[in-house]
Amino acid sequence: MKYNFDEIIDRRHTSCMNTDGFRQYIFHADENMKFPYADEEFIRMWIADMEFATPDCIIDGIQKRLDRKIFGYTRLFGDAYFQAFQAWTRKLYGWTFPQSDLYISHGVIPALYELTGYICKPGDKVLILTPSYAYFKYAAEYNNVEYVCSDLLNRKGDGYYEMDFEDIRNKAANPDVKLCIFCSPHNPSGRIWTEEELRTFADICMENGLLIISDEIHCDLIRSGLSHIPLAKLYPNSDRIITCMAPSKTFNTAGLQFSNIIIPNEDVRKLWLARHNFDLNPLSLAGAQAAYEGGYDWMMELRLYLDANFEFVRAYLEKHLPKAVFRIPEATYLGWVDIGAYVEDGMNLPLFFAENAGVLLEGGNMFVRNSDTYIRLNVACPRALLSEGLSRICGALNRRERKRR
Ligand code: LCS
Repeated sequence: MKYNFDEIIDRRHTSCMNTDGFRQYIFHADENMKFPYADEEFIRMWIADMEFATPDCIIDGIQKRLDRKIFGYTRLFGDAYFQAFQAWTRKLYGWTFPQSDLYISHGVIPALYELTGYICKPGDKVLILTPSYAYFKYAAEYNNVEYVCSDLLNRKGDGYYEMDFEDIRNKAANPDVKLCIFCSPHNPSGRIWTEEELRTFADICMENGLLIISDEIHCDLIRSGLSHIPLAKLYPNSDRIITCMAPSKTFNTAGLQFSNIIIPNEDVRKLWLARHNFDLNPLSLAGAQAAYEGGYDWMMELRLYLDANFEFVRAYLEKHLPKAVFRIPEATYLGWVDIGAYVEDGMNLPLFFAENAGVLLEGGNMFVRNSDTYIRLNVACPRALLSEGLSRICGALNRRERKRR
């Protein structure tokens, strides 16, 4: 391998959420919350960023911008960034869109908050598919609109999630439901929706007049050999789909706060143009452009490392936690594991693993609903850390199992 994904990098004391922000985010607590493990002893498999160094092409791109010495007000001018991102979507997805549809946001979350407010009026409702990344729900709550959940189906109990189209049809038929915030590929199940699934889902939304925000932030990091289809690519003549993509998950630059929002809808765009804050961080812009121009080889190698990490997880769980249900996700670096054979419904799983295993992970009701007894493992870390994390997780559950007997 050309790139070193085995390097262990110290992130503490950089105001990094992953190392320094877990008490607040996972446990809604402050520094007074104590654990049997010191902070530096935890294996961290929670928030969706990676333990890998950002590729040199991005660091060099930012360095070049640093060399220009002035960091004054910045917005997107010219077409260099558009050309770089467009070349990326063309190469990876065979998908292009007009330059006038592309806007930059300081993250997908801020865009979800903003767009939900532009699309929904008081009394309207937002449809989400559960389990869900919790910020879809928060985007509705932030705008004082209700959210309606459609549970994904895990028909065979084998971790392969599918949409419940009958339920989606019923919920979309409610005239108050104006928007669906859709996750594709899906966090946390890791599904890449097939073309048929995408069409069935979007047809239902369109027949019922819903707008769709298709959050495709995870689309670049998929298992080797699989492919992602941007939802909007299937509906080139529709303006009902807003697409979110970003370099942040792909290249581990979440802190640079830079994401692409593609808005073909005239009404929504009018509100965006009137109210959005267009200022950008110049270093983030330089980094994002460098990523799309020079990051392809690094990403392809990262995919191989993640493929191997997931195979490691599969084999490890099969051997040491045989009653857990896990299938290698089609996309994302997040494994979704049902440990229902070892724990009770409603148990605070992040707390259990922090206290009994020294592992930080997300799980249970952190994913809105339809997620009791599930833990989500972020495997975007050097294999040595992954191995230690799995060993601790399995150890804690097996000790618990022995006590229960
Ligand atoms: N959308 C999805 C589906 C995500 O999974 C995340 C990050 C974001 C948006 C955040 O976008 P940003 O504002 O950074 O551009 N997911 C995380 C997660 O599952 N845990 O920690 C972050």
